[in-house]
Amino acid sequence: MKEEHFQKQIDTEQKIEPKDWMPEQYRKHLIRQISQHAHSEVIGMQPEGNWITRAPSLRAKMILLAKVQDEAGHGLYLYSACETLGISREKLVQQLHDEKAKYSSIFNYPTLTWADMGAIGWLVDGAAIINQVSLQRTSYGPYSRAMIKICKEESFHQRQGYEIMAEMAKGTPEQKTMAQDALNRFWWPSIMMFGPQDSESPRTGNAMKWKIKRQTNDELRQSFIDKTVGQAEIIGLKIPDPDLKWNEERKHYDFGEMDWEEFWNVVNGNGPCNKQRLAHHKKAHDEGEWVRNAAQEYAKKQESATN
Ligand code: BYC
Repeated sequence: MKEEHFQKQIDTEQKIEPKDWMPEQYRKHLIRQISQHAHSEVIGMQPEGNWITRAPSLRAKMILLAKVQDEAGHGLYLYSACETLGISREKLVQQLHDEKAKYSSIFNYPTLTWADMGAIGWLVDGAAIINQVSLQRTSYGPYSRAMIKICKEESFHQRQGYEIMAEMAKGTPEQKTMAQDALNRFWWPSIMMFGPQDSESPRTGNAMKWKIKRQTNDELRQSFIDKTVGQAEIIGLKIPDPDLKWNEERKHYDFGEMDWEEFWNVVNGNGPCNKQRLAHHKKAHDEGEWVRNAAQEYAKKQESATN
């Protein structure tokens, strides 16, 4: 009866809220996805944080600082949404440190030049938006509401990245080469953000049934590629895929095969920066312990003062 009522709520587009009954598998699936999403936002601060002190102007530095700070905020909304499912923030962070919880493969690639800040904003945030706009309609209320706020900020991030790329592409030949090189390195990892092909994605079946995901990995990837090709053309850069071609029958771009061995290598912890990213997170977490303790003491004092 409970299960039937739950599925009816889903089928009739009613949001599931924290106090509603839900199957244990639905709760677990959400904790996995939302926590991995939160970890991605926070780990994602590292590749860009790397360039804050080397931004080429005060304007660029201010924008990048604000963007990286926004990512911390996104992590916060998502950890909070995840906590409504009955798991603590400490446990979630522990799962990340124990490598039981994943984060997006894209953040395991190094950021070698300033143009990489452009490529990340344009492509990585661009891919994230496609995924997150779809997740605004996810069935779990707190996750869906977090997505609405996050998407507003991500659009600004995507624009700032595209602006960097556009400026560099019309700059000196060296700057244009740098922009093209960043696109060459970030293109394939960006389209890998959408996950394995649908036929290889074990989680998609339940995710679609429960409307946690509203579109499949392949649908979202196709939508991202279709939107991005024209943007590259406008700024005179070339997407590094010789098989990329408009298909008039499908009304979509056809594209080349991804290197799935590279994808699974990075997902399973063996990408160029996996070890470094995790070690940095652990160090920052340890060094921040006194801040968390102080904040908790302060909160306790405030609470006893108001009681
Ligand atoms: N990287 O059955 P599948 C951002 C894992 S950050 C790593 O298709 P699912 C930003 C997958 O977790 C944006 N792992 O799974 C921040 C699963 O393993 P587990 C991050 C991946 O969940 C700073 C296994 O492979 N966005 O915006 O149906 C600066 C099988 O996959 C990846 C989100 O997290 C990957 N790329 O679909 C700039 C969005 N792909 O968990 C930007 C929310 C797959 O069974 N998440 N795996 O051990 C999702 O939409 C879905 O979880 C995914 C995967 C599409 C990522």
